Amino acid sequence: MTENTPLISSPEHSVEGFVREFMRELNFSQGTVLERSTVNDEYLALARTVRHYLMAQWMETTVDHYRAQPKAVAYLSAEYLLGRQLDNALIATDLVEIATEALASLGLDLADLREAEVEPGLGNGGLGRLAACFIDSLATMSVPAIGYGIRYEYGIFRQTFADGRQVEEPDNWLEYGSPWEFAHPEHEVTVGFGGHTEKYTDDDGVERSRWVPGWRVLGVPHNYMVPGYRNGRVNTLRLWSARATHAFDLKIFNYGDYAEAVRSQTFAENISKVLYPEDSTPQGKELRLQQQYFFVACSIRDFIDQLLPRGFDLHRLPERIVFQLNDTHPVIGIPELMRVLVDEHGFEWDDAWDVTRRCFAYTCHTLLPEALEVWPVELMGRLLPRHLEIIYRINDEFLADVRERSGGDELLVRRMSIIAEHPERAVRMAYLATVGGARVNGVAELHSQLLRDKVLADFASFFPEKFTNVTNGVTPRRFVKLANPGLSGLITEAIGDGWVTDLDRLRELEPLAEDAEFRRRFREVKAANKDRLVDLLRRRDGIEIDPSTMLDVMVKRLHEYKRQLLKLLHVVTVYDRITTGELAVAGVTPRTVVFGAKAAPGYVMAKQIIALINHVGAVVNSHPEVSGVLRVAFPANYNVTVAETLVPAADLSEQISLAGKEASGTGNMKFALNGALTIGTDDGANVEIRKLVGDDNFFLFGLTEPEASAIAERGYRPTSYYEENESLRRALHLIATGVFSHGDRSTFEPVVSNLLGEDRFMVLADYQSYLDAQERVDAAYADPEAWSRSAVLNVARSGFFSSDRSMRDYLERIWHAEPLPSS
Ligand code: CBF
Repeated sequence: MTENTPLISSPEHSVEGFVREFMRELNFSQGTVLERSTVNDEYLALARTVRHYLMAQWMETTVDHYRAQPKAVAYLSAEYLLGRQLDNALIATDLVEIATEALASLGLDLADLREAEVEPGLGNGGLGRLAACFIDSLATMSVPAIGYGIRYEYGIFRQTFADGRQVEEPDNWLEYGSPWEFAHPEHEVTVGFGGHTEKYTDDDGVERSRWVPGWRVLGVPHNYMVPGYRNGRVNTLRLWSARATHAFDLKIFNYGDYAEAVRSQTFAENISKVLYPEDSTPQGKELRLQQQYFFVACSIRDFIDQLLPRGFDLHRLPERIVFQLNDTHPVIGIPELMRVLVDEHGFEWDDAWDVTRRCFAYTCHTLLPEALEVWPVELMGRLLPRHLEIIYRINDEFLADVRERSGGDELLVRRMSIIAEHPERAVRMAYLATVGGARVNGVAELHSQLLRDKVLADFASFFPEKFTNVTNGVTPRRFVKLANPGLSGLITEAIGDGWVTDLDRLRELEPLAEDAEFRRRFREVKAANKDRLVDLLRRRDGIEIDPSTMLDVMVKRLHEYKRQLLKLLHVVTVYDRITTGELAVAGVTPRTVVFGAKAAPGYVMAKQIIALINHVGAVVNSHPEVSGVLRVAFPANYNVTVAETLVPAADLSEQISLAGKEASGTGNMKFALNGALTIGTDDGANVEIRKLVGDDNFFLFGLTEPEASAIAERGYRPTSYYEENESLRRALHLIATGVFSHGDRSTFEPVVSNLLGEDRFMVLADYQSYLDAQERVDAAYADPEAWSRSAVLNVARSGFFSSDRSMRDYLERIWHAEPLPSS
């Protein structure tokens, strides 16, 4: 890049300008004419048109960053659950109206074209979506930042149901290509794997080690625009795709063994082939470690070789970069940077360690011990032998420190070792991240406190200064402005549009909660949002729902700790009470209970729970009396696009994990911001939501974390709750006796016996308290004025949950970087 790189300019911001660009794209890029074009042609032409409006800003941002060399944030994340790009780009460029009009003048409907976009599902759930929100906020706040990750050829599986059971299908999101990506094979990076290390003496007589990899893979970067919201900034998301160093072996090919000729290509390309469909339950698979090292090694190399000026003194690297580790997946970056500095740049070990420790920070996203990744030493040694040596040395030096400071407390030393000895020798990635990073943060107040007090307690005593909290947030651009145009319009009319980038301003809505006219219009918006949902579910899933009922929504990954079963027991109990005549239909508040959840394909219990939800739904929905007041809807393949219609329509948000198990949750924030009331436990960020919106506007129930821990310590006996609670006994009896499985008692026997035998997440202990809270919900919903007052207050008081605020906290507490606004 020269000092005077000429910059392009944006197309004209007008309907005529837009039509011109669109037609040019349709003709020149798609090679077609309006008379013959398909919806896909038109979508691609539209996406490319919008891209043009962002291009000049993207180039300018890139050049500005290169010239100013500011401290940048590199967000390292194995997952980005981006959602559709078109709408987001349209609102960022303020082109929604122009595009709508321009397309209409050509006889096209924006709504139809938007449907042609396949959402890139490059993540599993909260963690991946959080990464997408964060890069949106960083761009909007003009922070020099780059997101690094993997360009999976297949994202999270597409879920369908067969006889109520989950079936997984491959997500071929790239089938028709993506207009949003820019491949740069000329910037490919080589990454080594396997092989061995060897000792040698360098020119200064120093004993050194070097890695001789056994095989290599190429990483090809694919760039995506990350538009800031109307601030002239477009950051970059760089996703890596794996390619073989040689496409195929011509000699073998000529002998006719075609499969063997492309073997190495297939092997290498497997690395970025498919996203691991796991959430909170890691897979100790070799390919996953390959993925992790692959993208981290590519990214570190990329930053050093491409984004720093030639000859940059790497001793000053912490002035230019902070690598934020999104969970343990990228933690192998710590020994990788050590290797690069020591082996490739001739650093002394201590100098390299000093630089490395200042370049990384680690975010932990879990409280489940089984979700903290460990890699067997045998595997690490085979795949990354030099990294294992480096980890051993980091550990030796760290444990020497622990020994010295603890006066030789060998129990403590063993507890804190980065290398676990049982059940097999393995590298504890969370410990490596804590030792090798400058900061460690949890994702909600309670989570960070539990990390300090329990999960990483020894480390928190050893390095108290490292531990901090940053409560998660969600982007108001996608989850309010784009997803809820009705509410956005109402808010903007009341307080102006500054809230889109300054969400604390929602506070100004508070007095309007007392304004009957505002509440009426708020209810009108909610009703329109429900109609949109009715339409979506009808078209997409063939599901009919009644928009006049309370919309009670539980959407999130299927995991026992999240307790979809508790919600289902509530449904079964209402069914039981109506069918036994205990409850008169006339006295029931009509509800539609909507579930959305994918289960990890190997998680047997989660898949059973999905089947149970569908089977209960089938019985409830076909019961002549019950179905008039209670219906269950379970649209398959819940994703970001569905969330954008579902969240704004919800009345009640179910956030019912066992206290102390959900790190934060972010769905809880999206619902509150869109005016749903939460029924929830004191878990994760629910605690902060409740404090902000107020007890009167939140339905709290269940054990607290200390209570649940105390019960677990004493020895939890689920049967004691079962024995004492008749309606619980009856609900479980209905499931056990096959009422929801055509009389077959064996179908859901494992679910029932698991609840009665172990019930690790204390569903039975919280059952009664949950039922009581649901009765309070019914009573509150019966008063629409009071309900909408609470809903408006939820919106007004949830501004804290903007991911812009999260970014400010990261900048201040962890990154110490500054925005670089466009001039
Ligand atoms: O921090 C983002 C989210 O991450 C998870 O989804 C995760 O994958 N570990 C947690 O389960 C959520 O609580 C959290 O909000």
